[in-house]
Parts: sequence; C-alpha cells; structure tokens
Amino acid sequence: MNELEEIVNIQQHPINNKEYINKCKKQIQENSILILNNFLNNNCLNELIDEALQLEDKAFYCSQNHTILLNKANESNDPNDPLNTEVISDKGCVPHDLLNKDSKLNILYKLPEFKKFLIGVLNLQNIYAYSDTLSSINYNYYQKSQQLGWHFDNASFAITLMIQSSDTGGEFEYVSQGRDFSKNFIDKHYIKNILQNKILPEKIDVEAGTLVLFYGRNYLHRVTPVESTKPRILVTLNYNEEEGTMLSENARMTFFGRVN
Ligand SMILES: O=C(O)CCC(=O)C(=O)O
Ligand SMILES: [Fe+2]
Repeated sequence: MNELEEIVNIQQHPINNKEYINKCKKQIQENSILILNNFLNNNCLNELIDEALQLEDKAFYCSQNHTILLNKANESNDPNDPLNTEVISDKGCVPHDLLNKDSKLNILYKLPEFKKFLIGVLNLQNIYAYSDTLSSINYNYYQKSQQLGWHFDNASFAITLMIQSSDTGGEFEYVSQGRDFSKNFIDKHYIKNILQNKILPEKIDVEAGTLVLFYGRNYLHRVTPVESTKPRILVTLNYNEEEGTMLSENARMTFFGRVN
C-alpha cells in the first residue's frame, strides 16, 4: 500500500484520476459545496480518532462575539444592520505543532496527489502551507452547547475532515448566496432573513471520515450548537494561494492562545 491508499478510500474516491477530479470540480461549481462521504479509509479514520482523543485535553477553548464578517459590532452603528449583528462562536482548537509528527494528517496535507486534487477541483494555480507553525492543520472540538455562529470566512475556500460527529446538534448549515466577494457585493436583505430564521438554510449531517470543500468567503455558514455530551471533532486543512503566508498574531492569540 502506498501513502495515498493508506489514507484515502481510493476505490470510492480515486483522487489521482483526471476524470474524477473533473467530476468533483463540476459538482462544487454546481452546488457550491463538495461532500465526499467515506473519504478516509477505515484504518486511517480510527487512527485519527485516537489521535484526536489523545490530544483533546490540550485544546485551547475560546469564545467570541463577532459579526458575520468576523468583526466586532460597532456600537455607534445601526444594531438592526445584519452586518452589525453579533453572533457567538465557541470551540476548542489543537494547533498544528501539537500533532504527532507522523500523523496521517501531516502526510495527507503534503501529499502531491491530494494537493493536485485540491488545485484541480478548486481551480487554483497552486496552494501553500501556512508559514507559521500553528495554522496549517487544526483539530477543532465542539463540546456540548458549543457552536460556530453565522459567518463568511476570510479565506476563499475551506477544507474540512470530519473525525467524530456529535449525536445531536453540531450540524453544518449554509446558504449558497448572499455575497460576491470579488464584486464587493453583499445582499443584506437576504442575510437578515437568514439571521432571523425567515429563510431556512441548507443543512448537512456529516459523518466521520467525510471530506467537505466549500467556498466559505461567499457563502454564509454556521455550526449549530452541539447538544450531545459526545463532542463534534473536525479537522481543518488550511492552505493559502500565496507562499509565505502567516495567520495574523491576533488570530493566533484568539484561536490558539499563543503566537508560536
Ligand atoms: O466546522 C465546520 O464544519 C466549519 C468550520 C468553519 O466554518 C470555519 O472554521 O470557519
Ligand atoms: Fe467558516
């Protein structure tokens, strides 16, 4: 078995095959999200569950109020403006430097076949790791009552791997409209309806071992509060389109509790 087969369920997801890459690309362009169930092979998933549970007590927990554009609300601005409405996000995070050196996540993250797949599906020139030691690969833990409030990401695309889903709650919800970052367009009326639950979002129930790719900068999304004592554990695989990018010190302090 080569490294790719040790990690990816290659029978179901032949990510090194050009036709499969094109099929996935078409899917994300049509649906704004790509959900690949059973992406990890079973042995790999079990190894990552063990690693996630072994690292859980090292997670740094943060809770923040923020607007959907990830800013602080401005008290002098209209509190009814959906861009000035605060939501809550709270979760735990284990940064990259605490992962086992030989973690399958480190291997997958750097694997040329996987990078080629991502570049092809997301239609990018190239992708690069963060140049700080914390931000490239993160385990995220959502304990009972923890959630991620409605937001648009700063990064144009997001890549997540579900390690353990919660029994109840902790669902990923999204809408595939509301913003066009490249045109500096934001549909406040539509977003307000989502925040006030007048329009119901799409909802996906993601099982362990699933890879999800989505354009988080244009599509409003959230994770609903976890209701079970079993936490939701998910990995974010974070890449940049430019080489040498660091996450800001401010963001590292917020999410990891340290800058290096
Ligand atoms: O946990 C998820 O499924 C989504 C994570 C997310 O939206 C984020 O980290 O910005
Ligand atoms: Fe997000």
